[in-house]
Amino acid sequence: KLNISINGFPVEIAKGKTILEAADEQGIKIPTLCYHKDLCVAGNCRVCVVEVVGQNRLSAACATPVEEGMEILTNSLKVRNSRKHIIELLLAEHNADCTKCYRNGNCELQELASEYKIMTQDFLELVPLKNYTIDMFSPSIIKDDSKCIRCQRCVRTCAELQGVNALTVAHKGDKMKITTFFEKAMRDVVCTNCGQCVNHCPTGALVEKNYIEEVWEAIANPNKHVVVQTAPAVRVGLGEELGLEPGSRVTGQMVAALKRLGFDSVLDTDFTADLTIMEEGTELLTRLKKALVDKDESVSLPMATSCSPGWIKYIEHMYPEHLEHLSTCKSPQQMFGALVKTYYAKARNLEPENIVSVSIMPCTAKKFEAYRPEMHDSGYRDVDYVLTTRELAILIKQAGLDFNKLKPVKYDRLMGESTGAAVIFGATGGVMEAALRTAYEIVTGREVPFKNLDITPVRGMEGVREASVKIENPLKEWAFLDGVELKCAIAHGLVNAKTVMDSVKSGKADYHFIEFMACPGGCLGGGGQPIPTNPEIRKKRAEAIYTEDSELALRKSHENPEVQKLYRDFLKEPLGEVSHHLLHTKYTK
Ligand code: HC1
Repeated sequence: KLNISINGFPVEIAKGKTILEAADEQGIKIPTLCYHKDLCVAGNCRVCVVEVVGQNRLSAACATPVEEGMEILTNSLKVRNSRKHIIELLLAEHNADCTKCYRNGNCELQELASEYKIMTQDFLELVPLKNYTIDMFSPSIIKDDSKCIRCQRCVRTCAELQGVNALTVAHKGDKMKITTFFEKAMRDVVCTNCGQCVNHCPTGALVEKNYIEEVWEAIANPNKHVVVQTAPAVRVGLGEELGLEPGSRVTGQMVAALKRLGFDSVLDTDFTADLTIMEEGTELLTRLKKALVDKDESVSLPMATSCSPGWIKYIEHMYPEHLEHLSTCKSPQQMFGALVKTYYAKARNLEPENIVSVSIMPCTAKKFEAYRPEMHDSGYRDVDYVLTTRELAILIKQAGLDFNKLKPVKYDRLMGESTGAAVIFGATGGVMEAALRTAYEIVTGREVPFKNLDITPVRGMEGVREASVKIENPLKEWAFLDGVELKCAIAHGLVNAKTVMDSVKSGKADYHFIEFMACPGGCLGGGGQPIPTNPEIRKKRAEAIYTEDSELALRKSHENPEVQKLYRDFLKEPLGEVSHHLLHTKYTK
């Protein structure tokens, strides 16, 4: 322990902490902008400056380790004036048209300007003098340079968390800007649309492309039947946008809110998550049979999950020669979209062209996914509009709903039933766990050998995790799997996907099945989730997901009665002809 004083009060602090962490422990907030708990320290915005008695310069609290005997002043006149000047300088270079900004009300710069009561303009207004661009070409993300404060959180996010490096710093001094390769549009570079930059941006420089008005218009149109699906992770994130604590589970209230907003049918992406397990599990077993029994060398193993559209874009860009490892399954969002305008339309006696299919996702890449040319197998665009968790909160606020007063309601029928296996899709390792629960039982006729069906080795927040399950005494049809150790890997955050893909590429990976999720923590940490998202918040959302699973009566995808009905009435069998047409696709180079 080190003995120091903060603002004149003696305190003991563990060695290795920064001044920022030490102050935080003591309940003293030091403002930050370039700092984010997910990222390495940059120390470039200087908003967190503090005074260390005896030194004739100010220090950045985020980048200065505490030393024995330090006397730290976080709120001296010198500190306050300096911070105020920094904020004023940032504002002079910032398009401060806050009332017209998408981040109005949740902007870190705006909050600081308010806290420090910046009411005068002492510095020259620089914004109108510069020629700023707004890149609106991507279906997922808008980049508005006039709002950028050059903190570089987005650049570090794209490099450190995602290993993508789509964003970079160009030029120096007052010409310095955050840009892309040759200043191309985000749409035309290696951007995966994951939206982690959006989630980590302190201002409105990077925001999701929102489709709020389009959805209101559809709801208001009496000739349209508007169906909404909600992704697994939205139910453990939405509450935060509406004032609840991280980790609040709001499934039933969310359904109630969606009904009050005027959607004609409120259904669940979890239904098609269960369906994905049926299709993907069957695909994995088919590939194993071809490889082990038929000795077919053209079969690609390991098989990789294909539900995260950021991951799909990443492998398309970075490992195009390995696309055959991807499962042919579309994501649950897209399976849902294809079924809404076919199976659901028929069952409800609706014309598919009169259906508007909306999805609520924790993800910005899902907007891009819905727009892909591969996603029109119903004969129409399968999913018309994708809103993030944040956009749904905006709809709820605009409608004036008091979320806390809503009584929980159940999803509508036909495509609204789901199991715990589907809920855990929202957490890293969840797709793997769901697949193992079903595949093991199909092969052996017995439940997976883990207490309470909790396959704990695949859970957690390690960037890359490995697990294996030994198959013993399988049913006759699967005798070739007797004694096989099914080897699995899980990677979340694209920087970790790179580690695993490099081992696949070098031939060192002897896995059978790999789950890849583009975002840290899986979808619960998606680019469309509430801001802030950080390690503690992701942990709370993950706990909420696993609690939701543990409390459900059905926890294995193959037990979902509506999925069983779908096969009986429409699809007939996994990987059958109809499934092949509607639920599967092939991504090409
Ligand atoms: Fe996900 Fe998925 S889990 S990709 O993270 O497979 O976005 O929540 O909806 O499609 O189900 C996201 C979440 C989501 C799909 C499912």
